[in-house]
Amino acid sequence: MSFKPTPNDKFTFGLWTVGNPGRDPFGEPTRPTWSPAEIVDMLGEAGGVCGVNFHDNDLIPIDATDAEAASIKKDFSAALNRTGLKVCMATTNLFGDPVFKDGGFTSNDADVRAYAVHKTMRAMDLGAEFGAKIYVMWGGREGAETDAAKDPVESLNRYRDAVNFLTNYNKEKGYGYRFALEPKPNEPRGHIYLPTVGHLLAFIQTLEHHADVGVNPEVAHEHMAGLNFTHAVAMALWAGKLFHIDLNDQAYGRYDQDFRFGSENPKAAFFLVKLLEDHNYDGFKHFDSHAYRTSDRADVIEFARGSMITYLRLADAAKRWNADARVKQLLASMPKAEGGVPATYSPGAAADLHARSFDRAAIAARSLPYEALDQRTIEILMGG
Ligand SMILES: [Mn+2]
Repeated sequence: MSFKPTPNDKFTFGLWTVGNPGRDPFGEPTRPTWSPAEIVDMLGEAGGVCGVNFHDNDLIPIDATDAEAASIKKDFSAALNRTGLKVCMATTNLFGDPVFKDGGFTSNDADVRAYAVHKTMRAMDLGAEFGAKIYVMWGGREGAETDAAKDPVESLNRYRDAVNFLTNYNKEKGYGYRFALEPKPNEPRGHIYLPTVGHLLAFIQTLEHHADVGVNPEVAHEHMAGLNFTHAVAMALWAGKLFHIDLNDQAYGRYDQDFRFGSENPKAAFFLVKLLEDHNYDGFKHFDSHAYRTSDRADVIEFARGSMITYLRLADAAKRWNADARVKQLLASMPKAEGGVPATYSPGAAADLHARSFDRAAIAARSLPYEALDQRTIEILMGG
C-alpha cells in the first residue's frame, strides 16, 4: 500500500512552520529566511499538500510599504498558481511586536486593545483576499506573569468584546469565516487566559455569534497542560466545535516543542487519528510544527512529507484496527453496552430502575480484557 498524500486529504502547513528558521531562545537561526513564495514552492516539492496558512505578518511584514506588499502578494499568488496550493486559514500575529508585550485583546492599555482589533480586521481582509475560510485566534500574549497586573475577570470581558466585534465585522463584510480559537496554557506568557479546550468551549457559549466560533486544538498545547489530547478533541467534536486542528507532537512536561506529528508518542497519535477518522472529521488538518533546528532545506521537506505520511499510516492502522478479527472478538466478549440509563425520563422508568436489584458481585466479576486489547493495538501499530 502506498501512502501518498493528495489535496483531498486536506493537509495544510503554515508559512511559519516549514519556514521556521530554527531560532530558539538560546540560539540564532540555523536556516535562511525563505520568502512566502519560496515556502510555497517547498510545499509543492513535498507533494500532495492541500494548502498554506499564514499570520498577516508572515506574508506582509508589519512595516511593509504598499508597494512592497503588492509585490509580495504578486509573487505569493504566482507560487500558489504554479503549485496548485490554496490558502485555507488565516490568523493575526498579536504576539511578535513589542506593542503586544502585555497582550492584545486583553491589554490594560485601551489603545493596544483598539490596535489589536484594527490589526485583526485588516488581517481578515488579507485572508479573505486569498480565499481563507477559517480564521484562527491564538492569544499567545493574552495572559499575565503576575495577577497583580490585571483582573482576570475583566480580561475575559475584554476578550469577549474583541471577539464579538470581529465576528460582527465578518458578517458585515460577508467573509463567511468560521473562527477557531486556540488554547494554550503558557509560553510565551507565564499564564495564558483560556488555557485549554474546555475553558474555550465554556467561553464560546457566552459570545454574540457563538455558532460562528469553534476551537483549534493543538496536540502540544494540551500536552503542555498535562492533558489527554484525544479527550480534548473528543469534547470539541461532541460539542460540534472542532472547526480546525493543529497536529504536532510534544513530550509531556517540556517547553513548547512543536515536533513532527506522531514523532514523540505514536500511540497517542494513533488514538487521535482513529477518533478523527471514526467521527468523519472533514476539516483541515494543519501541521503546526517545525523541523528540528538541525535540519537543512531538504530535511525540512522530509519533515513535511513525514507529517502527512504518518497521518495516512495511522489512518490505515485505524482501519485495520476496526476490521481486525482479534479486536472484534475481544470487543464482543465485553459486557453489553446498550441500554443502561433510559434515554428519556418518566416516572415509570424511574420507578423500575429504583426498584431493580443488581448482583453487584457478578457484575464486578465480568471480564474486561483491556490488556489484550491494548496489546493487539500495539501489534497493529507495529504492522502485524
Ligand atoms: Mn497552533
